[in-house]
Amino acid sequence: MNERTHFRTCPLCEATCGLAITTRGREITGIRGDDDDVLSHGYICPKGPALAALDTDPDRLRTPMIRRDSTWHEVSWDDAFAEIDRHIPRILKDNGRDAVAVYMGNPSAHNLQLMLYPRALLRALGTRNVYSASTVDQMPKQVSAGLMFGTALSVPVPDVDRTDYLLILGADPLVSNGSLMTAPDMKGKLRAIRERGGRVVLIDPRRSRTAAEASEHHFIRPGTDAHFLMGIVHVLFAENLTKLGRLGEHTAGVDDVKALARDWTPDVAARPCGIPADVIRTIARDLARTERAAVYGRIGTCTQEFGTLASWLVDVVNVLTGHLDREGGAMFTKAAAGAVNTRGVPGRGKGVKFGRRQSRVRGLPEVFGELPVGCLAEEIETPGDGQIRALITIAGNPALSNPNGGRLAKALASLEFMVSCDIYLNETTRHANVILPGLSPLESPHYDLALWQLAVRNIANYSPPTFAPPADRPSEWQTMLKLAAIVMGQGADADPNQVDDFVARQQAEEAVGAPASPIAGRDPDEILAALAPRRGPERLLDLMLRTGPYGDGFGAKPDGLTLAVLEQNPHGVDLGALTPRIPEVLRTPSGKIELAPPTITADVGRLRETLERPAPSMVLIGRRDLRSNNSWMHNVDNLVRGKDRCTLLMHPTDATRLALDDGDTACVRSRVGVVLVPVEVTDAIMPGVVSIPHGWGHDAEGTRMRVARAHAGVNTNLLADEAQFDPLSGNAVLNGIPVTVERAA
Ligand SMILES: Nc1nc2c(c(=O)[nH]1)N[C@H]1C(S)=C(S)[C@@H](COP(=O)(O)OP(=O)(O)OC[C@H]3O[C@@H](n4cnc5c(=O)[nH]c(N)nc54)[C@H](O)[C@@H]3O)O[C@H]1N2
Ligand SMILES: Nc1nc2c(c(=O)[nH]1)N[C@H]1C(S)=C(S)[C@@H](COP(=O)(O)OP(=O)(O)OC[C@H]3O[C@@H](n4cnc5c(=O)[nH]c(N)nc54)[C@H](O)[C@@H]3O)O[C@H]1N2
Ligand code: SF4
Ligand SMILES: [Mo]
Repeated sequence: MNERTHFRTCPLCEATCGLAITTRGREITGIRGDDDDVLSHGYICPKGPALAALDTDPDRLRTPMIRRDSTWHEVSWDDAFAEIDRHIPRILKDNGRDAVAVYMGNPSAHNLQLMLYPRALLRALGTRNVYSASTVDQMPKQVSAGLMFGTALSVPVPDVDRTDYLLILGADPLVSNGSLMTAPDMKGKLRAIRERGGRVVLIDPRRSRTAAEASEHHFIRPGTDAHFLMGIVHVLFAENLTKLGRLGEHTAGVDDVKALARDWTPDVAARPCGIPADVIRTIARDLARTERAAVYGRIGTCTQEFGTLASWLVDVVNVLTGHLDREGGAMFTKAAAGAVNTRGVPGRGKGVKFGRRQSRVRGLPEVFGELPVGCLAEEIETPGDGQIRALITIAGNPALSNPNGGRLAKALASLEFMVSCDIYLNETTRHANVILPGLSPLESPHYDLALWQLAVRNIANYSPPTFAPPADRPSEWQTMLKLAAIVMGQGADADPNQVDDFVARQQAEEAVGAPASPIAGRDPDEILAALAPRRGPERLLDLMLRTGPYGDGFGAKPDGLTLAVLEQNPHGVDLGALTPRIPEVLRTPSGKIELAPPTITADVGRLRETLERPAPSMVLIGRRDLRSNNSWMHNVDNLVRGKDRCTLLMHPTDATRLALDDGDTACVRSRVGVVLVPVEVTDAIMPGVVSIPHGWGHDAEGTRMRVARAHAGVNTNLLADEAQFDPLSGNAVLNGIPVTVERAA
């Protein structure tokens, strides 16, 4: 059999690297970087080639499963859907729509089908109980971006290829490969900044891998980035360093910000954050005086007590120093498909609104249509109207990824019915009654709808399935539509293709009905005919591309982008470097950048109250490892082999005080839980701070991940406290958790 080479985008992380996959029949003979990929130019990390092992992993589920008591039975797809049809409609009928909850996990943001089709299921369900990994992740940034610029994904990304000064807070892109910033090969990019005479400044309670590529690194006390950034804002005003330039006429609220920052002199800001006042001053001055500079914050600035304030202040500094929307600064991607900030009337919009409803038990506000995952357990446990009795998980492992994993696991076990759409029998899906397996990523088409809205270049790239999807198994878009049909009472025999035709028609009608759309006023039948014979995700993607900012507008711009064009360009299409987009990108009601949105500034008082608060004597933070991917690539031997990576990092002075040595077992305790974990003594972490990576703890009963079980580690989210959250976004606090540490008995 001949060897063939397929080019496709790696779906595992936000870097979206191009892979060159060689195959012989159904066998993978090699995976390397695609040198001609328009974005990654050959760069990959060790996880890309591990897709081969994921594809062949015998533990990866290929058949639906039904659990009877504690025994799993492989069943046909028909039987699996029939079982769901016996329970979900009944639960809805007896208890109302909110009785069925949905949890969407991280891989759904990397998966074309799961980006496009769960919407149909959610609409059919009409439940208020929608949860996702966003509230253990980037929700604070979406809230601040939404309020400042008008849409949730109008998140400025640092123009790393052209900047000369990059201030990074709470991100470790050399390990994570970047997040809310699609930029493969950050090591090369950071090095290039320094080689052209620029500076990279890193703010992190841990001297991370990224620190090795930075010009300088400063320890910060966890959770205090908002103080540090307020200090910078104060200096910018006090020393007349603000220069908005062309942004001036497009920005509202500058004086409000000035007034808010008045108290945060560098000396005042230095106390809580632990970064000396003169360093704060120098960074403010360097940022202001460097022509091309950008501030970038990620997980460490989001999953903390002041997540929204810190996320907001990152862009406040970008605006005040005149670096927003400028080459080498923090810029807006103009995505080829799917971006809300390329739809509607340019420069003005409805903006965003939160808190249209509250969670039932604790009264936490809804944000972008979802409730904080920290509420999930209590919404399952607490009786009354609207109690969650059934749960559908889609590509998520909340048992390991959400706060207070102990309580959540008990809650999951108490559900009346649970369906998991997943590829493993793991810590979460073991609680399900039915598991519906997705296909191998290599059997699915791919287009990174979400992540190319945040890329450091404008690109578009479609990957057809490397291997034909197996004929006897539905793709996940079909599974989603089947579930939608069951929820709508159409029964287990409903034809997902019919639902798909309905979905496509709806979207075509929406597109011709939108006044600012390039196909406004045209006949939806004509549009649907032009999309034929495509169906499923490819049909919807083609529609989005063709009505997008580079699209052919179904004939209006004959040279424009279509899915067919992408099919002819297997390494992707480069749509150019980022270009200034203000005011066109804005979708705020005022048509301006809202530098001081009242929702956000109302929270500054809470920050002020912590100015003199004594720091807890020990706090816990997380970290990532290059060969991990949250909780779910741990069943690949190549990635988990070697030294134990689930350890407690501890500074030597703390270790001495607590009489702990390298390799000893520590007992770490928080308000909600306790774990036993091996100690790794290192001066790469601040005194008073310890770190455990998340996504481990694979020793639960009843899972089927043999490799992961042999490298179990501990679940650090047994320690994360669901009572701690960022009030504006509902995001969980996963960094800066007060803990006590002692030698294990
Ligand atoms: N303490 C702490 N906790 C954290 C974090 C932290 O930094 N510290 N980080 C948080 C962040 S940023 C995130 S994004 C979350 C992630 O939280 P989750 O999304 O809940 O968890 P993952 O570990 O990504 O699990 C993904 C699940 O999807 C399944 N899966 C993989 N591919 C597919 C597919 O193609 N189809 C289907 N149906 N299923 C698939 C996997 O088997 C796995 O069960 O964790 C969060 N939790
Ligand atoms: N290899 C690998 N890559 C991944 C993932 C993975 O699990 N493994 N997960 C993917 C996902 S879902 C995401 S969201 C991204 C996340 O991407 P990143 O945000 O780059 O994630 P981390 O590597 O966790 O880096 C967060 C850093 O914040 C620091 N930190 C903790 N608390 C604070 C604080 O209060 N202030 C400051 N300034 N810093 C703090 C931590 O020490 C850590 O170095 O990574 C993605 N890429
Ligand atoms: S960096 Fe991310 S996208 Fe690139 S190969 Fe690794 S896992 Fe895949
Ligand atoms: Mo994430």
